Amino acid sequence: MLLMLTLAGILGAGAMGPGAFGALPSPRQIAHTQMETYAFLHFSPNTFTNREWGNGDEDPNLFNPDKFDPDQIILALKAAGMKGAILTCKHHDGFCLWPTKTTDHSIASSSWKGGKGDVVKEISQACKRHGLKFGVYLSPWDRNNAHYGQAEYVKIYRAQLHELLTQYGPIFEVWHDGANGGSGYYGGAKETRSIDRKTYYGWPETWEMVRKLQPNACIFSDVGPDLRWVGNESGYAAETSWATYDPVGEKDDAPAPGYVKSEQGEGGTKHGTRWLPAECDVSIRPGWFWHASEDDKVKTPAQLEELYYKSVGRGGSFLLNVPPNKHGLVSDSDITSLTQFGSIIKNTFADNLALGARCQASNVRGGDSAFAASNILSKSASKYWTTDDAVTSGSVELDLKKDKTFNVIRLREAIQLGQRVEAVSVDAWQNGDWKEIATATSVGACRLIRLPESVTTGKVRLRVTQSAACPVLYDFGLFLRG
Ligand code: FUL
Repeated sequence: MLLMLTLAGILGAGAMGPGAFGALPSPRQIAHTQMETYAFLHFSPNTFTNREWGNGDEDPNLFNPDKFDPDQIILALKAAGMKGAILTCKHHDGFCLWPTKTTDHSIASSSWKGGKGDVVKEISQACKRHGLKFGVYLSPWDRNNAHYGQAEYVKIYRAQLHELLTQYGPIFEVWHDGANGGSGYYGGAKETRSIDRKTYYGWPETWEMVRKLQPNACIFSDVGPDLRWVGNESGYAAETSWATYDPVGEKDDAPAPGYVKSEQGEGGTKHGTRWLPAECDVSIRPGWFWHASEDDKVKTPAQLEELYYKSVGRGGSFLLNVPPNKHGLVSDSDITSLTQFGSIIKNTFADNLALGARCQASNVRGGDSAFAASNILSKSASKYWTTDDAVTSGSVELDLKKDKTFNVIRLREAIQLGQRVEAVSVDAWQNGDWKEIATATSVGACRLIRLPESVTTGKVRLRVTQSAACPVLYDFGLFLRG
């Protein structure tokens, strides 16, 4: 290292960039993190039976949305700033929203569109038309299938996933929930079936197939391999939340989807061995499926905003469920909330008040302008401020040139080099002295800090007070939420 630095000095080249620290994200995980928010669409016979979990014996004709409009659904999500949609192609009741070859319990057996309908196709195409990515939810638990619990069913499950991954274009996420076994119709057996959550589904083989067919898709489950369940269905990560995570099984043994100490997902594992960022799922209504009785219980724009700060603002992603109603449309009350939420977020982050500031750092790596303090106002994670290896705390001062008023602070680490920063403070210059206005712990892909009240100042300072390795930051944004 020393030799290389010396050589670099002689040759006139700059200092070398810092080495990576700990577990690192894959390119597919980095691309996914940049999406920030996307939607779940829970839609199935439950929409028509007013249930949350169908038993598996529902008549396919129940599925009959009379005004189904995929563009209306996807545009409602787009108005909220969402970058993708994950459709429940099959929920626990086993009803497939596409004409699968694997079972008769599908849309092809309904009279909707004369048995020629394909909701997966229509939603995936609407996503494409409106610039959203498309993802699939395929429930492993199937309360309709006669073979559930036997090896045969696992083959059927994989065949269903194979159809979804090969017939509907690029898939950004494959979602496996952790609900596993219990009572059901099971082809008329009407009994309770339990499976060994650790072995039955043979997940490694299924995930290998996903990798082969859709190498860019992130796989979600309680244990990854790309995204972790945050451990609650309320849409928030812990105040200190690490993108790294070493999931543990319920009995402190090996974990599996549906078999994990899920409460640990909220905060992840500090400097854990796997990069597994939190996906924070929650419904815009109390239930996952649409119920007329919940039309007046839709989360308000302010509640959605709060969840955005507690998910995206804690380094995770925000997966918001928006259930279409029995007409096959997003209801008016949901559209109002989504649209207002979308404009609040858009307006808040439209104008970064830190841009154009004069920047000065306590240390710049090798004194090299490639790692200059001003890189903390960069738009790209490949251009960042960093320090010498031995320096694991330090500060960057921004001279804003004139007084600016803000109440939101945004920090971002260049996560391709790992999650390093453990604690920061932010100070504002006030009445001839520095005054601490905020502190935070984990930063990672994105840390948003909402101040209790607006601050007006001409100078701000970020202090990295604790870091596992030299800090590597590319964003110190200041915003005014009006
Ligand atoms: C859970 C399911 O049991 C719920 O019905 C819903 O789909 C939720 C997102 O995942 O595991």
